[in-house]
Amino acid sequence: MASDSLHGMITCGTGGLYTVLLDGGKTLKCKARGVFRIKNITPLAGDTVSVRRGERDEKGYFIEKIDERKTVFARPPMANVDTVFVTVAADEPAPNLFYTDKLLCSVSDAGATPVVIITKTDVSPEKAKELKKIYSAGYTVFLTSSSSPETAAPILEYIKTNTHICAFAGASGVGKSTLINTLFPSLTLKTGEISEKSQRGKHTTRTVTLFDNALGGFIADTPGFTMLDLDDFDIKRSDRLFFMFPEFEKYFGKCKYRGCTHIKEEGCEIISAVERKEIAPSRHESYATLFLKEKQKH
Ligand SMILES: Nc1nc2c(ncn2[C@@H]2O[C@H](COP(=O)(O)OP(=O)(O)OP(=O)(O)O)[C@@H](O)[C@H]2O)c(=O)[nH]1
Ligand SMILES: [Mg+2]
Ligand SMILES: [Zn+2]
Repeated sequence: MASDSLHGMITCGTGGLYTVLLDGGKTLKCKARGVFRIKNITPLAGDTVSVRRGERDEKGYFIEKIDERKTVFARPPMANVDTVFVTVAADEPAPNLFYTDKLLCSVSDAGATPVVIITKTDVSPEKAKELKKIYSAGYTVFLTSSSSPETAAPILEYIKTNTHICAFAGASGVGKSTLINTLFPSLTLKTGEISEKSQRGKHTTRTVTLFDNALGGFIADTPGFTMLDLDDFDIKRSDRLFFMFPEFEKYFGKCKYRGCTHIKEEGCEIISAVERKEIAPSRHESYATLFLKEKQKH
């Protein structure tokens, strides 16, 4: 007689062995059924799955079904991450706005919500303020500094009320690990460092591990997320790119010419909005750079 099917979430997967946290709280090590390989589907950390004990001479448990994914990131490979905190330092390292904008675009491209965190406000309150101005037009923005731990409280509250699986992305040295340790003291040393060290220099697929954040959700430890695979980022259509800049949306359809690409056309409402200081010039520049890069490819 076939055993009952169990349900849970993959918290980690390496070498074809997956750790599944069952809905009841227990964890199981599972293999994936061969059918996934045939269909070229790889179970991912964050996937919710049905699991069943092997039959007859099969040892252990097997993942039999993967539920429909809400979001998918290719690299680092993970599913159902709903929120990515795109972290940028006010200074040290100096913010790279193009890189930040591209990261924000790729998060929305994956179907997740990008949220901006500006760290190291103590290093340069002025630059922090400038960044806040640029990004609050289109995103939820938090400011924080490790020298004032209370600045992490609103982020914690946001995580508690708005996220199930969240991840942190941003350039190296902006303070992601520092912030994660402040937010989730119980995770100290578990995130970032360990996996980063063990994977340094290797070109293997990066392993994503989900940790219980003690707030009813999970945080994805994504060693590779400092860099997201930006080259993979492929904007198939220019109007999709437009909607990856949320503060552009209210000007949609208002340009003089239909089919306006918002690069340098006469009567372009986006360009006017930049001139009126409603959209930051850096955001429009990032849009134009990404747009032209995509155009070159096709
Ligand atoms: N002054 C100041 N320094 C900070 C702040 N947050 C982090 N730092 C320092 O910045 C350095 C880098 O911080 P990390 O938390 O390791 O940065 P990270 O983003 O995890 O870096 P990677 O792991 O390389 O991606 C450390 O020396 C921290 O002590 C802050 O708010 N203010
Ligand atoms: Mg780190
Ligand atoms: Zn336009």
